[in-house]
Amino acid sequence: MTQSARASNRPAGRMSGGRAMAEMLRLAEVGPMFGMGGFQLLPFYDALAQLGMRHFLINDERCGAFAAEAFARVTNRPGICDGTLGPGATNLVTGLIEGLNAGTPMIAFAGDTNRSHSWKNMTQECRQVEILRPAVKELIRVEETKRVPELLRRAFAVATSGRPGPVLVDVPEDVCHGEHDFAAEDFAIDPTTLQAPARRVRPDRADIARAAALIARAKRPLILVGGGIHLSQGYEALLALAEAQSIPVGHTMSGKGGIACSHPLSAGLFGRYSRIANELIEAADCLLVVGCKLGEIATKRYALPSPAIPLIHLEILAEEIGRCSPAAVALWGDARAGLEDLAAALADDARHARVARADYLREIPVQMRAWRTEAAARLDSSERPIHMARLCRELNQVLPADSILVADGGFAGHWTGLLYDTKSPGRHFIPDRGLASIGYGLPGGIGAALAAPTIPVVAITGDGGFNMMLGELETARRAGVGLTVVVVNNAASGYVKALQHAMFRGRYQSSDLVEMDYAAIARTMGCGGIRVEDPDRICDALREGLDERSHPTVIDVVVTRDPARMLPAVDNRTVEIRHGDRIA
Ligand SMILES: Cc1ncc(C[n+]2csc(CCOP(=O)(O)OP(=O)(O)O)c2C)c(N)n1
Ligand SMILES: [Mg+2]
Repeated sequence: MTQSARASNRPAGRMSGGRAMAEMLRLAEVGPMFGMGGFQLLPFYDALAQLGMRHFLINDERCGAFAAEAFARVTNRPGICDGTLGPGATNLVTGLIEGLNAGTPMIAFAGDTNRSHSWKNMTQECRQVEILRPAVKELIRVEETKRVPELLRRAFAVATSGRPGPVLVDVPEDVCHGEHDFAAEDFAIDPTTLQAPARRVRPDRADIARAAALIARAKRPLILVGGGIHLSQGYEALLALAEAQSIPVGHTMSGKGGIACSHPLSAGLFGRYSRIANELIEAADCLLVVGCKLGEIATKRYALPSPAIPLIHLEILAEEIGRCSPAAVALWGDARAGLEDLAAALADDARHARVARADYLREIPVQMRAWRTEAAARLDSSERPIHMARLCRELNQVLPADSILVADGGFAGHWTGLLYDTKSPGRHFIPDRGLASIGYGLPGGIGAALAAPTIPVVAITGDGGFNMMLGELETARRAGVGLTVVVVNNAASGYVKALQHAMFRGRYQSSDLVEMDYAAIARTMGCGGIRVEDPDRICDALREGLDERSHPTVIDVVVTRDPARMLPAVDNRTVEIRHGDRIA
């Protein structure tokens, strides 16, 4: 390759498939990548080194996928990860499905066998293409070295268009190590495909008119937003419609931050756990559901919303509309575009709507204040071990408006989903609700921290989820991320224990963890570590963590061990459970 070709964005000449992969990723200006090498992809790794691109060795490919997924949520740019043949590839599955279900743009590379020897019991060989195919939006197998640029263009287009999602690029060893004479023209990429949403599609105009007519007639309309509001970056459009038309906004865990939780129009979380939003849904006479699948948690196992309430469903994936709740009006399109079009269609009516809904709107802060009064004993609790609600209150107090809270799949996500308040619209709360795996917190925190290096990032995780991922503390330290990890230490697989308490009369099986001092472990690993047993110490510990910018800090918070008081917003000593019920 000539010197001038190397310096330009359009390299040319003879190079390996791995080099061509790296050149395409450089053209795409991707962020840091996460993976663990193996023989098949080594030319790719070598090219990354030569090109000076950032790639982090992770200690488990699942964590690489989680970190890439969180990176993508913060930036809306495809998160990049890789794994080697066989176990490396299969370890990617959980993280890829998180991205698939959450609609997160990702590109993952998996090395595969040399095709001259495939299916002759090669070491680590398995049917990885078949295993990975249902875990991704599209699986692309590269059969020729010369097709690397073309198929990477395809990977970006798929990852960032429609409902975004993960793409798996399967690269046989001989394709990665093989060489081809590339022309400069081979290295091109459509810049619109580098960030989701690549293209915005607007709902049909007649459908917008029908939806606008329904909203205009409604006395108590309510907007319910899911994670699609972030993917579409529809924050301004959402607030503009809600304010102009005086419509409160509830959110799922993934939709938190569509508008700031502290905004007077915010009705908070709806679904399995709710402050006031579920009651508002029941009393609503029109629901506008935006970028939300209306799945099990959002609907309290399909108990919400009543089919009698007319529902407008604005969704990028046409076949998602009406899947769980029938839609009176289907708006197929991008969330931001649809909200803008609805606002335009209703603009002439705005003054009248604001007057007509003034009393309705005044109810929201009143109800929210009443909820806070009722919840005050928990939020302000000074009990030891520490009450989870008190921990959430301290997070609310200490985390600044621009910070990001990454929440793990156990209690951490549900408690903060209910009680944590974002202070500005945007991706300030990142829960892994795509697949709700425990263990996302720490690697997700690493990905988010690398995506937003100047912004305070806190990851909150259960002790069980943290145990799964302890090795990634080494990654975080090596990467020099100033991440704060809050470990909710209840010495239990708490969710399971709470359910066993409620449903099996306290017959516990495989739900206790041994008492650990995670702060001491973190210090041994060269990170900061603070153990907190006194609720009045949480605030200072969090500040100390946020101030440390060069390495991670683990704050080990000793929380309630009483399985009767582990579920958010529920005291399950008072819960009556009938056969088949799912209380949480
Ligand atoms: C990979 C995975 N395995 C199992 C579960 C089921 N599960 C949900 S919450 C939970 C308890 C996790 O314990 P911990 O991380 O300590 O959180 P806690 O509920 O105690 O706060 C389990 C096992 C899951 N979500 N993900
Ligand atoms: Mg636990």
